[in-house]
Amino acid sequence: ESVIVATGNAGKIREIEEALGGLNWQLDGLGGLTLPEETGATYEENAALKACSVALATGRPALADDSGLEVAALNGEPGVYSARFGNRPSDLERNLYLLERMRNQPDRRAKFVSVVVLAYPDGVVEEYRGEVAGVLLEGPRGESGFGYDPLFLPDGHERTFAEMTTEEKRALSHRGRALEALRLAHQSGQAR
Ligand code: ITT
Repeated sequence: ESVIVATGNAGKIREIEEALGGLNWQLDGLGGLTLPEETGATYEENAALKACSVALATGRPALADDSGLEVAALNGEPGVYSARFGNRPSDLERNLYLLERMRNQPDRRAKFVSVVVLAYPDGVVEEYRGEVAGVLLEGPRGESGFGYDPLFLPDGHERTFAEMTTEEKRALSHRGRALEALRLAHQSGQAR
């Protein structure tokens, strides 16, 4: 079974390849394909937009992740807009912006959400969701992972996602949970 991994985010690609390694699927990249604009209001809509457009364009099953960080004190921001928070162009600048928005804020609660969609060229769609709760630190810790990982301490743990190995992060994370559900649904057979 060959599946296109429909993301331009290198951190996601690494995590998806590790999580689905046991399935014996051949995971291919986007090649030159570009993803559609994320015009949806929800992770589900955006993940389906990405996966379906790639499945249609390639005639192959395609897997997309749409994810984000929801901060309680910011009323759930940045949420589906996490990749463009504050119009800042890089992970580093978005982290600095988030720290600034959270300055002197005692309520540090946040959660990550991931929705993974596997879409087939005939229009059939599977959807998996994962979440993880935690708190935001007042400064970055760790070099691994990507995005907001250096600021996020999952509940019940003492290291940020950026201080964990990809394996440790996968066992706890929003994306790890969504992908584990997909893996379990497919482990005994082919895609579908
Ligand atoms: P694709 O659409 O190409 O997959 P993207 O980075 O634009 O890549 P999203 O639209 O889903 O993906 O944006 C999600 C953003 O949320 C991502 O860029 C990070 O800033 C953040 N994020 C999601 N999962 C994360 C994780 O595991 N660790 C840290 N930050 C994460």
